[in-house]
Order: sequence, then structure tokens, then C-alpha cells
Amino acid sequence: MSENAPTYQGPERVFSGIQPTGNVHLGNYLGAIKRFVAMQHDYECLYCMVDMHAITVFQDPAELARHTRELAAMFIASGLDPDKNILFNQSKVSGHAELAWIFNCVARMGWLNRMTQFKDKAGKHRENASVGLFAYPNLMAADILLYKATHVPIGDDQKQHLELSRDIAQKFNNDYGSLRPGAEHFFPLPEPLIGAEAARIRSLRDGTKKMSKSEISDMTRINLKDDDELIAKKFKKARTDAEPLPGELAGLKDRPEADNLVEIYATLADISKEQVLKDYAGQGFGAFKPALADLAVAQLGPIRNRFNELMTDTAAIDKVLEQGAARARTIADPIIKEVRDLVGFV
Ligand code: AQP
Repeated sequence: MSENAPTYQGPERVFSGIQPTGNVHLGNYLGAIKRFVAMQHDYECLYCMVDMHAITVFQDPAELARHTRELAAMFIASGLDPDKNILFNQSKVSGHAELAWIFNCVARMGWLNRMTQFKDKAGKHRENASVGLFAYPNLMAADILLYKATHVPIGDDQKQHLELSRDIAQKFNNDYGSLRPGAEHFFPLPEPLIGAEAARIRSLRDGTKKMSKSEISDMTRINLKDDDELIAKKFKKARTDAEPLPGELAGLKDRPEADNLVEIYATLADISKEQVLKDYAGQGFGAFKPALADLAVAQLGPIRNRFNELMTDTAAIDKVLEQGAARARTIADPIIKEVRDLVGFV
């Protein structure tokens, strides 16, 4: 039974977002978009191009606009139905910024100081990181709670941020909701939908790092818009070791690059890694890489072709996003109105 059931009475709703910070890649697809597509039949879903999160690290404005439209087109090309789901830009619904400010005043410095992603992203240059990057989890909490979303499909890397969202929801409920009878459970405590199937796809050049949009070398990732030849070339050049594939999972220990390619194959084929190893035990990468490339091309080719078609009419993409933002506002507006009231804004 849902943890929120005894307390929170609202509808079940899914929210998730992707940053338009670069080329959408296989990690985004297998770790997020493919799961969004599967979920669209079970929940009311909002999927957001989180452009306000993107600018926590400087983005060239023209590139940000291009990446936002491309991300929306990739969502649709991958199978998200824009009539069924709400697809929109975060910056088009002002409630995200408004609620994030309120949450800046609810969340504690100590909570944010514990966020490992800030430490990873800011690296050695913490003093130079933007305030937005530090406060990023508060904006993420606002994204989710502005719609009273109950479920958030996330990768393992976002688990800590979602826990913070729950802490913020709980503290808001305690601080403000408890002052008004009936509002003690104003915000739901959003639950992660991580799922066993949440793939963790790593760089093709270094199996210890995640595949990422902002990694400089394009050879580290398969972009969803790469053509068939480039996909095959990137897998061919992917770093591996000289050993053949083992028959069992234990044989992948300390072989992060081999493990990554097996994980990609398994997730694309919707089979277990054990099954992949059963099928390819004893074979070298000379045989496995072309098989993996064929599988990827067969799945990604139709998505890319549809994406290319959609990108010939960016006005239509803008229209989908406009309509999505209008639908998002109809959910958010009454919630933010109640928040203002609870906080005492007159
Ligand atoms: N390598 C990955 N494997 C599995 N899932 C992944 N995701 C990202 N990379 C992988 C999932 O994609 C969703 C959107 O991520 P995001 O764009 O909001 O931010 P991110 O996780 O920081 O993604 P990138 O590609 O690494 O972007 P940059 O380089 O801009 O930071 C999330 O659900 C994430 O789990």
C-alpha cells in the first residue's frame, strides 16, 4: 500500500524532468525516457524540460532553446503521447520559481550541505559554483510538489534529492499545514519509482563514470540522434578489456566497461544480464560489439527518424509545449494559491 494512503488523499500523479543541457543520450533513454513511456498508461504524468535547472550551470541561450525543443521532440519520438501526458517547459509555469523560494526558506542549510551531487558537480570550485546549483534540490522539490505529485521516476543518483523533497514537504506540512485544521497533510510525501529496471548506463570510454550530456567527448555516449554508422563506430571504439565475456555475473566484477556493455544490451533487449551472459559466454568483443550495435540501431533508428521529422516543424513543438504549460498551470494554480494562503501572503 502507498505510504501516503493513510494521510494524503489526493490523486496519484507522476512528475519527472530532464535538463535540456545537451544531446539526449542512451543513458537518459534507458534510465528515464523508456520508463516514462511505459508509465504513461498507468498514471497522470507531467514531464518537464527543466530549463531552470539547466541554467544552474551557464548555458548559451541559443543552445538552451535548441536543446529544449530537441528534448521535447525526443520525448515524442520515443513514444510519449503529448495529448495523454503533459509536456512543458519549467520556466513557462511561474509557480516553480515561487514555490522554490518558499522552499528556500523551509529547507535548512545543513540539509543541502549533505547533498553529494552538489559536491560532485561543484568539485574543487565550490566557491565559484552558482547559488542556484546549491539550491537545486529545493527547486526540484518545488517541481514535484507544485503538482502534488505522488510518484517520481528517478535514477539511483536522484534518490538523495527526492528524500530531501520529502523532508521539505514534511516540514512545510508541520510548519504551516498544522496551523490549519485539515491541512496537516497538505503536501504528499513523494515516493520514488526507482524499479529494478532503472539502468545505470556508463561512459563508453570509462566504465566508472556515468554517461552524461555534459561530458566533452562525444565518443563517451550514444546520442539518440546519432546515425546508424556513428552508433556502430562508437560501440566499436568503446573501451573494453581483452577477456571474453564470462558465463556468470561474478565474472564481470572489476570489469566496469564489459559490465556496462552487457547492461546496455540487457536493457535494450529487456532481458536480464544473466541471460545476455548465457547467450554470449566465451565470446570476445569482436563478436559482441557488432551484435550490440545492431540491437541499438534497430531500436534507436526509428526514434531518430521520427525525431528528424518532428524537428522540421519547430512551431508544432512550441505549440505542444505551450499547450502543456497551460495544462500544467491549471493543476498548479489552485495549489500555489493555497500555499500563499497557508504562508500568510495576502
Ligand atoms: N547515465 C545514465 N544512466 C541512467 N540514467 C541516466 N540519467 C541521466 N544519465 C543517466 C537519467 O536521466 C534523467 C535526466 O537527467 P538530467 O538531464 O536531469 O540530469 P543528469 O542526471 O545530470 O543527466 P546528464 O545527462 O548527466 O546531464 P548533465 O550532463 O547535464 O548533468 C534522470 O532521471 C537521470 O537519472
